[in-house]
Amino acid sequence: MIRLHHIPQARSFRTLWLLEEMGLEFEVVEHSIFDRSLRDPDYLALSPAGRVPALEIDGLVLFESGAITEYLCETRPGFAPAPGAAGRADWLEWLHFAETIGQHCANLTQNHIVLREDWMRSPTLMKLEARRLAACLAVVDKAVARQDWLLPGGFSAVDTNVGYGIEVARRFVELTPAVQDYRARYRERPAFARAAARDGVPQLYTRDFYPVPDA
Ligand SMILES: N[C@@H](CCC(=O)N[C@@H](CS)C(=O)NCC(=O)O)C(=O)O
Repeated sequence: MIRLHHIPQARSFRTLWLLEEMGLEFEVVEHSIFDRSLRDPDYLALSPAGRVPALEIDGLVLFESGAITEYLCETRPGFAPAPGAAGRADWLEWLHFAETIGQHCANLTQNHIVLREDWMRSPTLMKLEARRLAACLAVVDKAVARQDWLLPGGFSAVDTNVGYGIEVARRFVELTPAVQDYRARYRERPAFARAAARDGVPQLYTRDFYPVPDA
């Protein structure tokens, strides 16, 4: 049995979507980001930093979304160029770049949403992080303006990792037309729809857009 530990709208959506793309059977265990259950010793035994995703699979527990993507693609081929094959280096670069996008999204999420009082937030940091996120999206824009998916060979697992980043980034920065079209393409995929249906009740983002406040 494959078991995914997940929080709605969190990075574990990358894994949820990829498992659906792969057509695998799996169970989703939903957690809350706000009730401290991720700090429970039973959960820390699975994911020592108390984060999602954690994936129980093949007698292992993996707890870093990029590593999970790579492991799934190594053990269930079809969603990545094989090591040594053409496009592998680009695939790896996108896989890790997804987490560069993810870090800016996480910083913006902390500032806009997790820190509830205005005095805790830094408008300067929010402005800086939004600019840095937009610069990352410009890299995605350049790729998807000339081809449907991040790799010229077609859809692959990096589209799930970066695509999740777009889903969050759009709440903090305006998407360019090419990135909007890319978003529309991946959202039309049946596996995306199945993953979205299993995502759960939103816990993090309740607004479509979080503008940078006046400094
Ligand atoms: N680099 C890690 C980041 C995981 C991560 O920070 N996940 C967030 C949700 S997006 C989380 O679990 N936060 C809960 C917490 O920090 O308590 C990955 O990609 O798996």
